[in-house]
Amino acid sequence: MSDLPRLTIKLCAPRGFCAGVDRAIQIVELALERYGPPVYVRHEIVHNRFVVDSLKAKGAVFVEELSEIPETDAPVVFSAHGVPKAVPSEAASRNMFYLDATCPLVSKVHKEAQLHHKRGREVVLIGHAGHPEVVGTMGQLPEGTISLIETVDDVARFEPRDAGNLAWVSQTTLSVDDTHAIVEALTARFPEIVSPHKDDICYATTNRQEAVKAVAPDVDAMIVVGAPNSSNSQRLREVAERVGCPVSVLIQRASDLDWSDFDGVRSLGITAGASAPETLVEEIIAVFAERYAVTVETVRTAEETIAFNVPRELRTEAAE
Ligand code: 10G
Ligand code: SF4
Repeated sequence: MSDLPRLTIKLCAPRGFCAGVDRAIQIVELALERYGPPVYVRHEIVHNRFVVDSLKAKGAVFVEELSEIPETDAPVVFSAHGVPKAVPSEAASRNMFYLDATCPLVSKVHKEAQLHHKRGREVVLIGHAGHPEVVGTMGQLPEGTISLIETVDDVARFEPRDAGNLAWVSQTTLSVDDTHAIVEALTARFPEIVSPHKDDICYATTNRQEAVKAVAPDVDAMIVVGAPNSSNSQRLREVAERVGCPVSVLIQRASDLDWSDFDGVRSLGITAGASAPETLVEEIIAVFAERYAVTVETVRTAEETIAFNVPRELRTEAAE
């Protein structure tokens, strides 16, 4: 019989990699295999240092802007978060060979925004200022044409050019609850505003938040594995806090654990953001197992089967 204190770990499912992240990482890996290093990547391919470092070790070179890349025949990959239109234009004008790892669900939002603009509607984007996905979506239309709304208060302050001819789109990784409150405020103030069929928050964001809602109220502490610049991971930590979990922390890996957060804890929930590899979750369970007699349970709230194809240039003949 172990002398260690007992700890029940509840693992949220779904957690971790989404289809867009999986595809984006595959694009860099396949480009490295097919064309050899270097493969340039504009922005972190996904917001995770562990992923970025392992691709760097295979020969990927990360930059923030195309201007940092010398004249080259090497491929240039755009990150999963999407890019403003000016980026592929610059790449084309420099004859760069580029591969777009923008998640197809982000590209869908880009197309919605373009369609609204073409139909003469003023576009409102619900999202977080400065996030690369927001920069990319705003950059689909001429400068100054999309208005960014971050909060319910922003809705009250918003002065549209034509209140009767509005449409909204959103970032894909937002809080489902906050976004619903913003949409309610928008539709109350502008009843004719055109909405997406459902909303633009993606299936992965929605499912990961639901799983946290199922686990976090029943545990003494919740760990979200993810990076501080990962919007969807930040939202998972917030969801756990809001449903009343006494301790809710976002950490990148086991070495970031502050053990004083877990004094007296008997049950622990663990999830991972859409850009966090499962190996980091396993690493955290392993260090808890050194200090506690651990029982691991999975709490599944949805099944995910969605997968996206890589761009044609990278497909093998067999996959075509
Ligand atoms: O959650 P954000 O958007 O910060 O990105 P991430 O890299 O942490 O996770 C994957 C999500 C995207 C690529 C944005 S659609
Ligand atoms: Fe695509 Fe959603 Fe993943 Fe973003 S979080 S890459 S939109 S599946």
